[in-house]
Amino acid sequence: MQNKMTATGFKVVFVGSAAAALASCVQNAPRLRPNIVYIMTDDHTAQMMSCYDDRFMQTPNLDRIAEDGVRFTNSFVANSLSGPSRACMLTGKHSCANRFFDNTTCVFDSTQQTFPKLLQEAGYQTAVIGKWHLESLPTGFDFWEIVPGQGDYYNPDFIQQDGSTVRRHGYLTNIITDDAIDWLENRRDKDKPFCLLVHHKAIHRNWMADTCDLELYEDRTFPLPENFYDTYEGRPAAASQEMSIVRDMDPLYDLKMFREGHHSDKSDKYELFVSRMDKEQKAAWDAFYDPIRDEFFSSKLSGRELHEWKYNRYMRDYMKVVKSLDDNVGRLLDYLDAASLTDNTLIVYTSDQGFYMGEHGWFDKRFMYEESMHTPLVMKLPKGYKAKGDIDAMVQNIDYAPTFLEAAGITPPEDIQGISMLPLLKEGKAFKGEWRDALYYHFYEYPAEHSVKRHYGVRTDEWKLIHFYNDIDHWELYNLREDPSEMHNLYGLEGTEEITATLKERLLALQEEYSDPVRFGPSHDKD
Ligand code: SGN
Ligand code: CA
Repeated sequence: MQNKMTATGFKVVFVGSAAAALASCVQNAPRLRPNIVYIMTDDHTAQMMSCYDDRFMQTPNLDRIAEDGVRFTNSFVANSLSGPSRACMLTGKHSCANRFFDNTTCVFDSTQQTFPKLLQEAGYQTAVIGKWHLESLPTGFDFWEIVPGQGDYYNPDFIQQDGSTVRRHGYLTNIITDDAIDWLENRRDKDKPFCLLVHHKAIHRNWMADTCDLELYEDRTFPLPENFYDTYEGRPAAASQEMSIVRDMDPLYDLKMFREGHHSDKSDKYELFVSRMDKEQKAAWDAFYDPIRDEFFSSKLSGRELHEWKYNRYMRDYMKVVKSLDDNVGRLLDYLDAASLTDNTLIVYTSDQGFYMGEHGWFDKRFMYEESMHTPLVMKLPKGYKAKGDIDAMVQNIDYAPTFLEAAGITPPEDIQGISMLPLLKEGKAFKGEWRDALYYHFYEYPAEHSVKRHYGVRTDEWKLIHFYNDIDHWELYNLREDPSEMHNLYGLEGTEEITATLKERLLALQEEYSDPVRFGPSHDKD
């Protein structure tokens, strides 16, 4: 690791002597290299993980990782969407450098450098199981099996290494966990350190719970979030999205209020999902949803009552899927304990991005606003690492690759843009080096589903500056301490000139640092 200075002189990375000391330490270290178990879910937001926020549900197994290890309080993604987020994580580079900009037009260049490839070259056994979502097939893994595209919750297909596709019986979160444990127990070379990526589809839309969890949380009701009826004043890009619970959430597809003869844009998709179920699964599904459907159709709710009903069904369905995920993470943690692997394994839990649980009236993600740019990140550390409790440094998913490499004793290649978190983990509170003071973000998938306009921006501890561009040219400025819900766009207001100028300079420096060709232009073609 090295100090990097941008053209404008801003200090981006400065870990100084701590890094040098650590590097020599790593070189002289005994060759007991830690294993890595990286668990990533899809769309799991920190509001729904009790060690971050216990207003809604308990996640005891995920919390266990944080309680025994560390909880990052300022963990963010670089582009809040599945494929791009995965590409950032694998390469340690922003979308502009790994060239996977969006889910809809990109194919991941699988010949490029990734951290699993570098680990594999250094003698690690590598595996990935679950959602991949990068269009090309995985490279750099001794073992892989992935679900096609978004995957199916029930009786899912898996693409296997020999190119064949097999259909498995059961609920996807359980199957991914079974296969992860099976690889650990029976398939890997036990003489080598390993890196296993467990990539769940849960908790992705349309939030289909396992049959054993359907009844959960039905006695709970939740008041609408304070800004549920946000009017998006001063925020035209926020106003033009299509991810509103009131307007865009489909009762039929999202909330399972399907009836023969009733159609919606997504009813075919819903029918396809349900048609995968076997008789028993379908019977349990209908036994649960039929009475809710009957009541829904007979009550003919409207206005605020309908909005509250939709929000509550959304919350409950989402929570059921999280519960199954939490149980399965518990199973994996128990296996690692029983196999005496915990002590020498770095266990990581995160999500490919955050999600809106009704804040601003929304579901989905994409925006640079906090709920979707933020992502949960907890880690249980190998023996000898000193960190414990909360780590408040601003980290981003491009930091995972260099962290894993450095943990394995490999110096991260120069072209990796993320910063290794290893000093934070190894030294804990004793870490006195400086850390980055700003994060860069860039979202590209527009025009596309949910209609979130292209934007990029910079986030510091206190401020966020966003520029929406392409078919709009609009800036937003937020003071995150005074307005954590980002309701008041301060851009252009008297008294903000200085901070705006500083942040614009910071933004330009980051775009230069990461070689992102955007220069505040009103339109930008990602190619
Ligand atoms: C699907 C969903 C969207 C979601 C994207 C991206 N629609 O297209 O709601 O935003 O995935 O999600 S659905 O009709 O298929 O449910 S991502 O997490 O994979 O990026
Ligand atoms: Ca996702």
